[in-house]
Amino acid sequence: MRSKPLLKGLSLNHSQAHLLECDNCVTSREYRSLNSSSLAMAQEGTSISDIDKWIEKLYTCQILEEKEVKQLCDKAKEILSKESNVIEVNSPITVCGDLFGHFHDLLEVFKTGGKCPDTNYLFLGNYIDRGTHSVETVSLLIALKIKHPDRVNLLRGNHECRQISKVYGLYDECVKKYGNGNVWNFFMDLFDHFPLTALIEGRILGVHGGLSPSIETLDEIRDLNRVQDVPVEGPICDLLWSDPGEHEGFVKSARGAGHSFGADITAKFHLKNDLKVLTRSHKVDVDGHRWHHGKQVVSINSASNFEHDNYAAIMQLDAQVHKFLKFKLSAVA
Ligand SMILES: [Mn+2]
Repeated sequence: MRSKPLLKGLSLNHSQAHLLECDNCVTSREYRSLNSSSLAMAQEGTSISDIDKWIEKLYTCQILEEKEVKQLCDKAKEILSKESNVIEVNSPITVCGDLFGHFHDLLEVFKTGGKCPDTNYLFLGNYIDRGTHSVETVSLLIALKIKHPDRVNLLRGNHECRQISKVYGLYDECVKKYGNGNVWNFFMDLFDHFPLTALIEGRILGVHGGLSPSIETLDEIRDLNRVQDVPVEGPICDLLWSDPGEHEGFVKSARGAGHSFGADITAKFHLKNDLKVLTRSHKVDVDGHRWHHGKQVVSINSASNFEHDNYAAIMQLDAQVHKFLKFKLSAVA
């Protein structure tokens, strides 16, 4: 098991970390509106008395009723729409990659990484599609976000949009399990509010895909209007679709959306924004994680047996160390 300092040189104590967070509040329009009283009022707005019962049910891989999913999505929208495009999170935190509707891998994540809310989690998107339990997987994560908004952080992946999830699994699964597309629509409206990136202790940036030729600074990400379906090009598309490449500069991605970015681009972005590492998913590796660009970028996937009997991995980050934990379910769930 590898352990190596990721946040070396960063020695924030709790009060400094708090100050850092407050400084960033001032520079972020969205974050400024998130004060304790407005959040409390929002939570009072539509309190969900059944949330504990729903979470218990969802942990057993059962679906909620259609009207309950509507309530769940409305409530989550209240919370997520107040989050910045760059959510600020502290360590210790456990980072998870693509789940692709593998509900039993999500349970394995909690078994391996620690129960929610005992462990602080950052999920890098792609909760849905391909696997057979997209509804259960994303419903549980949304319910946990409502119950523990400060302990569960959910970013948007490239599958959390209409064009992709209509074709790659979620839409058909909703129709199969609910008899119509209503639940798919509730999820789509909610996904438009998911934040795009997360900044861990000011030094590690979490994103689903990667970098963009349209973005040089974190403030440029903060200024994006993210409440829309994932565009087919431009900065939001790139954040959700791009990949690290073995070339210099940016080239158009072979995926048909986003860009491939070279190690020189990563180094420049990290220097300009005082970052150490970009942590992303969007790529399956047989070991569950892979470093790129001389350990400036790390890809993590958390769905096992997805391609070539691959392992799933999660990354535990603490102030001075990172550790990868990997697992593989004995049979495809
Ligand atoms: Mn992806």
